Amino acid sequence: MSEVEMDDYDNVIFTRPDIMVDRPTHFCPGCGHGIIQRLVGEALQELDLVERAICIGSIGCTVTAYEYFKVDGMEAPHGRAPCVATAIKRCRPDLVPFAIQGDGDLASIGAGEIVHAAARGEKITIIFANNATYGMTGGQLAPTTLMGMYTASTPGGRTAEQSGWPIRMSEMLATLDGPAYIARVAVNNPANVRKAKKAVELAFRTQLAGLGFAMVEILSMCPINWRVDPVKAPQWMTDNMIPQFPLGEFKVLPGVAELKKGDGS
Ligand SMILES: Cc1ncc(C[n+]2csc(CCOP(=O)(O)OP(=O)(O)O)c2C)c(N)n1
Ligand code: SF4
Repeated sequence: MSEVEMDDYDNVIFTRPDIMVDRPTHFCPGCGHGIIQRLVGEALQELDLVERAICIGSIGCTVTAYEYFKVDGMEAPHGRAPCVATAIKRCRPDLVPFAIQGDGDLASIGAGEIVHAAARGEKITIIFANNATYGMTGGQLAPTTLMGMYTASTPGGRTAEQSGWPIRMSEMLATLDGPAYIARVAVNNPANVRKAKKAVELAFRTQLAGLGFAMVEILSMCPINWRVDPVKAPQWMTDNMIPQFPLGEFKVLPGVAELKKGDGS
């Protein structure tokens, strides 16, 4: 791979938002989490939420999210982020709590919490990073692990007999009356990253407009545990994850559809 020439900086397509701390991330090469955090940072910055946002830490590789954003934060491990976000929002409706939760955190240990927060229509914003595995702890089976997929706890590949089938959280939560906005996006190529950014912004704008629960599921690369070359991981996602987890919007209340008209999409 050639080194970046100075002239290439004329073509810079994004820079680190000021709201993000200037530090190297702890993520593995090719991980999607860094992209997701930047998109969240850009949304917070563009919506001028520096003083009002509260970052709720979860478990997994996003656990230290609060160390990357210059906003107040609180830790709520083991799937409890939606409950803590609920409490903050109900006590201080002027604040903007949000959480970035992995699939282990949100769809496994915190499955009950996310379902009930969504059913109650809590006015909070959840960013759900789905990489189909427990990344931080060494790549065990998650509720989102693909059929046949090798993991540390399914050495022969996932089977229905042993582990059941993958759960499509967005589709499931969209059947509830509480959510205002639910979408699934991906960070596997620049076009999808741009769509992901719009979805993340809309999720925050849904909260700002007081319309109800908003969740954006973001399909994210975990090359280290997929055992896929980081450069090939986006294509692996295209070929394997997106067929199981189709991209799109699953719940858009009319008020949110009105908001969308204002974002140029
Ligand atoms: C009750 C409990 N069991 C297990 C763990 C260990 N643990 C920490 S992070 C994690 C997996 C997180 O995976 P995921 O939410 O998918 O996030 P990722 O690391 O993939 O971003 C687990 C099992 C824990 N913290 N608490
Ligand atoms: S283990 Fe996976 S999710 Fe965690 S930082 Fe590495 S690539 Fe990202």
